[in-house]
Amino acid sequence: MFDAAAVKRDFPILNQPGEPSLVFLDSGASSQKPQVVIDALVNYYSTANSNVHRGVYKLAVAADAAFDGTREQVAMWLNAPSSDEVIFTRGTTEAINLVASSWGRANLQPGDLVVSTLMEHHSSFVPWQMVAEEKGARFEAVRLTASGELDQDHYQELLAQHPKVVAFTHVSNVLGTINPVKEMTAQAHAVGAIVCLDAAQSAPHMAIDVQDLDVDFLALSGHKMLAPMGVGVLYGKRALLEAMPPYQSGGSMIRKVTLEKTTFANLPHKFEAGTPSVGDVVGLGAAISYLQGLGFADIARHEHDLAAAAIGQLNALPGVTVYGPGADVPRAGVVSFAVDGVHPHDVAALLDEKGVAVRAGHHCAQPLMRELGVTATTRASFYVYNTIDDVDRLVEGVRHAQRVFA
Ligand code: C6P
Repeated sequence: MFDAAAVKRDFPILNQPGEPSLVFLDSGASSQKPQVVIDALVNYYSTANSNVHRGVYKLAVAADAAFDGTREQVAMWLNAPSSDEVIFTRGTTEAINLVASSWGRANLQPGDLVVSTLMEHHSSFVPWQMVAEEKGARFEAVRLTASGELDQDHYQELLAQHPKVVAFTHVSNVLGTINPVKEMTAQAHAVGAIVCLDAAQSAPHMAIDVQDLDVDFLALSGHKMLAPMGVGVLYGKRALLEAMPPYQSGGSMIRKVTLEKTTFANLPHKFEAGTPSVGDVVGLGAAISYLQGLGFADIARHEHDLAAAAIGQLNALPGVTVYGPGADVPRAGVVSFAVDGVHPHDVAALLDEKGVAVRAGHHCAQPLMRELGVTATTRASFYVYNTIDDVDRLVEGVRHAQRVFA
């Protein structure tokens, strides 16, 4: 049994005094932080703070060990063949921009095809759309089925046109759909395309094995997985990363600089220009350890159970529409819905009156909103600290919103 009530006790922000108690259902936007992560930050800044890869004094050596040690930890967590293939970024957005700018500019030609999907977050859509436009490449998006899954027939049609790159999300941040990454990647590779996976909504919630998935690039954000804001990861296959030009230039990423020419450092430093967010990287390490302690398989099961309960109870309310796949298939703990006659922002505001924090809006997925025929949805997203009581509070709050607007 996954003891979410015990997990919740590890998160100071969720245990503040006052009524109504906080039910946090917006972890899809950014998760809360457990005491161990807060302590890791305090400990780092209290004992080891220094810039990295520059100093020889004791603090600098301690900061180097903490920073590079976390890189090893991330590589092991993702099952990356080497920590050289782990690049620290500010988050998913920066990681995908790095790939689209560096790989995209170097490899796309006029007439090439870039394949995206209609369920992408703008972070995985716009960078590829922009580089395609810049290089004169075509940009197409896989359509969705009525149940909010990728239309695999349309995907096959697009693959038959031999794209150079397929860029898509592992888990939809609006629908909770889990895409069949391994199969889609093998099919993309069979036609010669590389795959750039957005793991912002999957890495926090399920086990990830980059060698098993065989994706070429994978991007994730620390702040969605209990770590501080300001740190993310790009995993990339060594051969691709080595062939790519730098994304940003400046300190730390050079081998030699002269008036005539600059040569660049080896991986991963070639892609880490400037001072990184060392304390946040250390916090990411603490977050990964905490999540591994809970167990990713149990986390995924727990969130599926919460989503199933929420979907069941919301569907039972007259006038409520739930988007995305049902709970009879593997799906993530993201539940978007509409309440007839109540604007999503009003639903969110009325839920907030009851202490329930959800997100309302287009969720940075406007092409998807258009597909759904709406401008916004209300979204509850579950994580390790949510309990079945939280689902009840959500549903009670939705009924309250319905009564207010009756
Ligand atoms: N989605 C949400 O509420 P950053 O901002 O770089 O950490 O993550 C961007 C991002 C990329 N891909 C997906 C699938 C995402 O869900 C997100 C962030 C948040 O859904 C904030 S808009």
